[in-house]
Amino acid sequence: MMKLYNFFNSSTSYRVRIALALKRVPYDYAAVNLRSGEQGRADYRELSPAGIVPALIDGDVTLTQSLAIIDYLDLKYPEPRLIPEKGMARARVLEIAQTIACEIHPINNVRVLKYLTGTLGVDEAAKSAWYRHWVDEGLCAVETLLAASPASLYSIGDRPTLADCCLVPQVANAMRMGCDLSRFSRIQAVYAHCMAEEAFIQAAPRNQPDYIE
Ligand SMILES: N[C@@H](CCC(=O)N[C@@H](CS)C(=O)NCC(=O)O)C(=O)O
Repeated sequence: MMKLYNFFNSSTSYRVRIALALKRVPYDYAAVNLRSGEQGRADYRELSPAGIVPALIDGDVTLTQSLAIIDYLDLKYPEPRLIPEKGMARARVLEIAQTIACEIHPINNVRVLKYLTGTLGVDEAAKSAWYRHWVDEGLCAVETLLAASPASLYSIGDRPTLADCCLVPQVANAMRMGCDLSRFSRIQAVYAHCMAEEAFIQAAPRNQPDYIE
């Protein structure tokens, strides 16, 4: 059985949990508590040199980076396909996924927010303003990209893809942090559609064994 090192509230972990649920692949859930700093422990860094979740163990394969993990799963369990094999659909899915994974997430990561408050002495209000600013900028770009594509149930097309695996956790985090999403009607529609589906519900933070209020 595969083992997924992850944390209920981590959006990158949530991406992989959605992919595993859509593909109906069973796995062992190994919780890494980001609040108590378990990601920095020496034994965990042997699995994940960067000290981040998620990390997937599949036999003698250890893999970090959520997008690389989902690509690995897509090749091993091709149904349902989450990264279209070719054409513009593939390019568009990667475009949305990378806008979230490369432009929004890294600057709002736990270690970045800790550096702001700890090392740079930024207060909680300024930290939240930073968070909301970058989410707003990033989701504004995503909304524009979605609006430029034909109307669809999911981010790109009428089947879930890697783009949705990235979008849903980012929106969930944004809602948790009190971001104003009212301008993002396409994003909200895709989020609502996904959250009516069993795989997305199963992967949600509140349904994980390490969930804490
Ligand atoms: N690019 C990585 C980012 C992984 C990542 O940064 N995960 C966060 C949780 S969402 C983490 O482990 N942060 C720990 C920290 O910043 O100390 C991926 O997509 O897997």
